[in-house]
Amino acid sequence: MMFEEAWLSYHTVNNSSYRPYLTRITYNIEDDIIRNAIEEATIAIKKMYGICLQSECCAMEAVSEGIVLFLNKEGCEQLGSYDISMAEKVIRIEASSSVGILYGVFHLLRSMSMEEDPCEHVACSPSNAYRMLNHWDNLDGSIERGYAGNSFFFCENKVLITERTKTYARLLASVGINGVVINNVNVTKDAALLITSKYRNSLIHLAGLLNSYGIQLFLSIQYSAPMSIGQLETADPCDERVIHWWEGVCRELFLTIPNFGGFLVKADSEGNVGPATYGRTQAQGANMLAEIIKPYGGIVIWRCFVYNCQQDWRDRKTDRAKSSFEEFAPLDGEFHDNVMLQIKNGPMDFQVREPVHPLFGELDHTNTMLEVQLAQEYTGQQIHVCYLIPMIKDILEFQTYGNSNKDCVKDRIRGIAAVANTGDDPNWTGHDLAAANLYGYGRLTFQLELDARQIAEEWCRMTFGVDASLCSSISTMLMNSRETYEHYTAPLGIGWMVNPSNHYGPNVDGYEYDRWGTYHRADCHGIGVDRTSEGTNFTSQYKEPLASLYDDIATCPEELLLFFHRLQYSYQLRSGKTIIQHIYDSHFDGVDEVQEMISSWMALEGGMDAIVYNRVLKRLYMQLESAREWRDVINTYFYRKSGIDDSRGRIIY
Ligand code: GCW
Repeated sequence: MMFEEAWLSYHTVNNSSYRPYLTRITYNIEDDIIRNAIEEATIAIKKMYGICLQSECCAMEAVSEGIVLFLNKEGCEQLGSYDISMAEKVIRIEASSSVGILYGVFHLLRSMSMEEDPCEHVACSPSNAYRMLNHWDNLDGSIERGYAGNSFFFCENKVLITERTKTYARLLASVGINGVVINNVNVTKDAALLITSKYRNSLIHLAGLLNSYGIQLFLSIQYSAPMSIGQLETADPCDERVIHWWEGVCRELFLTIPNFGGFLVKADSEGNVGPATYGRTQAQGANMLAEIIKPYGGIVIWRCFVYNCQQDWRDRKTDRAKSSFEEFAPLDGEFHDNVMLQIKNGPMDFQVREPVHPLFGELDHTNTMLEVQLAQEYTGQQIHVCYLIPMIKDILEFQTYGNSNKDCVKDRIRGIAAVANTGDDPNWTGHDLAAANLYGYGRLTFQLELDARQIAEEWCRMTFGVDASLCSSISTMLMNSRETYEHYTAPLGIGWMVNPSNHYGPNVDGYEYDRWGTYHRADCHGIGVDRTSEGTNFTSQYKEPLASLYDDIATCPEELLLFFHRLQYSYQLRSGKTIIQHIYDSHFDGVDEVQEMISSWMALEGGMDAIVYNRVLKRLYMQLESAREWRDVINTYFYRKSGIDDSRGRIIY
């Protein structure tokens, strides 16, 4: 076992409570998705119980035993709800869509694999309509911010469809993910041609495979495509020739690719052309496409990651954190109903700690989606352990105090997209423990009420088998991992301090005198960016009482203190420690915690496949080395800046 099937490896099950039901599978309607559901059940049950189940299509009235898949054509729920009920000799999975049946089967298999006792009745409905993955894969096979090898979608400008594509679709469906964007939001070179006939046959093929697991295919597009591939001299969304060009492209795409979902667009951002290039608003830009694809049922997912990446570090007035709100808040209500605004979780860029993006509380008349990043660009690049599900859960539960009575982020969005952490590494995610993020993301997005620790334990059991103490140790490692990472990296919400461009490892001033708008502004007195009403006034983008809460040092959550406030090193935190002492202590603690993590892992030797054990151990040592580097660079930097000694006299260089 090398984890090629990740959490779908399935282990021998000792508990026999499901055995009496494992006589046969019957179903009332057959289609691609149901066939896959049956195949899934057959393979898994063989692996877990050694039983070869026969399946047959028959009238439901005649069935008195076994697993029954009942597709109720009368129902209208199409997002994947299902119902599982147990009668004397029957486990019945009922849904009004084929994908609901597939999800119901995965639910049952999960329960078997976790050796749970059957429960009489379960009803489950997805919390979100759009549960997506965004791949930043390039056509040459590289992956932007990819930490698990190369792309399994593309190689040398070709689309790949292999056994791995099928396993990928199975993994996604097993946790309820129902949409994927396969190419990078930065659409360059041949990727611009994905919407042309050049790639049509491959995409028809790929979409067919994904659809048979209830997954819809989307593409990232280049907003300047009318120029780069259409030979027009403009991409202005109000130009008739541009509109006409997109009409032709979209007609072909939607009429040939089965169940094609639509587009993801990064416009006017980091060098990409967009409507602003032509003096048009983001709404004009998005609506032009939305209108064209509406008749086909398509959607436009429009990213809000728009900011000036040519900032002057000397300019203390401009604040990157404010830019996407300033761009999109005035346009609330102007977007067509098949446009979704995709908003990153925080106002900056996927740091280990950021406040929740203020747009979530602001847009009352616009469809929105949350964007999170499973690829650990700023959280250890899948060399460090960093379980992100508790953070994603906190974001979803965050009270925005928006205008409607639905206040939490989770109530205000239509869906979630995650930047994928996968690649062609044998275990999918480079670090074996990073697979918990992919698994957990899907599970949480489908069922927001799930608890992060429960998800971690479930993933462990599915992946490593039912050894309770092993699962408990690994879950504890996962649950503490984000705080540990935070302890030895940039303190109190300030962010960055990474090496420019690859974003791995410490470099306190790496971005300090650069154009990206990501500054900490440390000097000999203190550190932090004043984003209060006295400073850049970013705090005013939040609804009350949040605006005041963040504005006031006394009420600002301490873990975000340096995001919102500029403070002296001698400022005293609630713990009684000064900021400088907090920096020293947390950095020493962080490294100790990694050491403890290594001890916990070493206690698990022999309890799992040796290849996996060693692969993780190797990465833990890499994490330790990097954590030490972080500790020493950060502590030394602030010691030299402040001239203040560590109260405990530890070694600082
Ligand atoms: O975090 C930054 C990354 C870029 C990325 C960009 C984005 C795809 O460093 O690599 O580009 O965000 O989200 O568009």
